[in-house]
Amino acid sequence: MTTKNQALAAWVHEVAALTRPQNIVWCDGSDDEYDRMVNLMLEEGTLSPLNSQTHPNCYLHLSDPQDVARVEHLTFICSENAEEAGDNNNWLAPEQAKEKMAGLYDGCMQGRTMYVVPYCMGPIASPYSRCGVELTDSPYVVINMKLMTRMGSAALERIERGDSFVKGLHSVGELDPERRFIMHFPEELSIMSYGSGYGGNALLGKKCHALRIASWQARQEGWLAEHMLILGLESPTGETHYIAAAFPSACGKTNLAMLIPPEKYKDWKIWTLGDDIAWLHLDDEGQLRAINPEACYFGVVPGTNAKTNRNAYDMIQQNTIFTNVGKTDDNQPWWEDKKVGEPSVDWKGNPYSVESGPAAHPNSRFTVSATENKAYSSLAEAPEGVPISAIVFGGRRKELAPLVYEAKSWEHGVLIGAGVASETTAAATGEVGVVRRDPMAMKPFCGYNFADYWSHWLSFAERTDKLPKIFHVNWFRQNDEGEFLWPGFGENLRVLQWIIQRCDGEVSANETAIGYLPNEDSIDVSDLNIDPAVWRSLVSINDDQWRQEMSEFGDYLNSFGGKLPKKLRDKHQEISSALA
Ligand code: SAT
Ligand code: MN
Repeated sequence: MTTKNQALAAWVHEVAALTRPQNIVWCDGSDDEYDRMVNLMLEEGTLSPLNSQTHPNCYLHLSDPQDVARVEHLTFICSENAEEAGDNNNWLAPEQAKEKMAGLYDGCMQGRTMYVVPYCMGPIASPYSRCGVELTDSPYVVINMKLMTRMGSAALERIERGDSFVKGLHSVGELDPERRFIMHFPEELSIMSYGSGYGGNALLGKKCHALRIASWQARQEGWLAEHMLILGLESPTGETHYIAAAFPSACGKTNLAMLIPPEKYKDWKIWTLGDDIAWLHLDDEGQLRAINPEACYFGVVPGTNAKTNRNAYDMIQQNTIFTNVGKTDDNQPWWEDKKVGEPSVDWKGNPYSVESGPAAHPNSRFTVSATENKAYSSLAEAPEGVPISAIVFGGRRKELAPLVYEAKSWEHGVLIGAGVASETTAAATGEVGVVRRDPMAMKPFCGYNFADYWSHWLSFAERTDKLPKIFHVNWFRQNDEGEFLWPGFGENLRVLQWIIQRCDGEVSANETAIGYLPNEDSIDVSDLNIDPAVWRSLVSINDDQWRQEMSEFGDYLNSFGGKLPKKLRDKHQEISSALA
């Protein structure tokens, strides 16, 4: 196979001349090809089979122990001008970045195969979808991209019909953390990644393309590329509302997107459209619509069990690639909080012992086709996407943020999104559990200056009067003993129901300086065994803490200087005054 597309053929040729692979394979995306790649990896020993009785067609990949998460300090936006990238990104001049990368790529694929992976982010037939081609020397990347994207011939045909495409070049190199970079060239729609084989560093369709490059494209073309799950909430009357929700990595997007309603709400249903990324467009009627550019879940494994996420637990019993989990002695995958079985081998392939740390790495992942999910929405494949009723922001905050509150306007909602802060998780290298600002949960993923990004968000109010309502939630409040105050998981449905009732104007709320909070009795928690004082604290605000928060948030906003949109500054001022 090769291509009629001159630009693509020339680029493949040019990359091959630089990296000098032994051979070049064009991927067609077929199931046969997937099986062949799996067999090749089994022979090489980079994949191992799991118990085929209990876990048919499941495999385990162990990455290099130094290569287990995204590396934000080695990730760069290489726009022509540094201001475009903003302080929220690392920046390198494009020429300098290319020179550095050319040095690393020089001959790096000698003795290896270079795979040409054409892919489409989003349904093949959707006008909102965008294509890319990843050149990689990693078979692991190929099999993951097969599940993660619409990969192969259909995507290539779209490109050959004239679609522009994102060029992604990836080599695992020597997996040396000292020789590892993830570079983005938004003006050229291209990505260069070297030295990592893991997750968002290497599966270039995901964070690199569908968020960093896409957010840049979206700004130019008038849409939004966001770090959001998409779910459909079907009420007992059969009506479905769609919600898009942004949380930082490893804060429960997958669990929320697959929520199973508690017994009391068994007539309700959640449909999953996506668990990580949403592309949002205004349609001709001014309705905001969402598609999920991905076709799989690349979810955090530890903590997944029949209670916390039944649908996810069931869907990873077959046809799943596990990365960095442990194993039982009968070769079943094992991870912390799985609740069944005992580990005998850890994620480094060593005999398991309590002293040597967890059996599964905290950022271990499953890769599984979205269609394996019993609650997969049929509309997830709809070219026109789904209409969004509510946008939800959230983070992991021990204190401060109430269980849920609603913005008073779109501008206010943008300010709330800009104010998202969260305790860090294992999804990225670095210290875990420290609060950091993570606007719209896009800190690691926004391909340009946050100040311009917020202006772009604000501009939507000038284009339509049908925008969704914006909310903020926090499932993670704790008491002084470190116990969670809210049960979370399935019980979060109660909060989603309130959100939908607010969208439909069915329930009144308590107006505070920071937004509308639920009245104590508008979310039924009578059967949850929550102390009434605790419940009151979850649906109220502590003025002192909020004054402190608004002051710190104000300093953060000021760091964007003259670029900060005036509307945000004014909104921030208005709320601070109301709290004073
Ligand atoms: O490693 S990924 O970026 O793909 C996963 C995540 O951090 O959300
Ligand atoms: Mn994510």
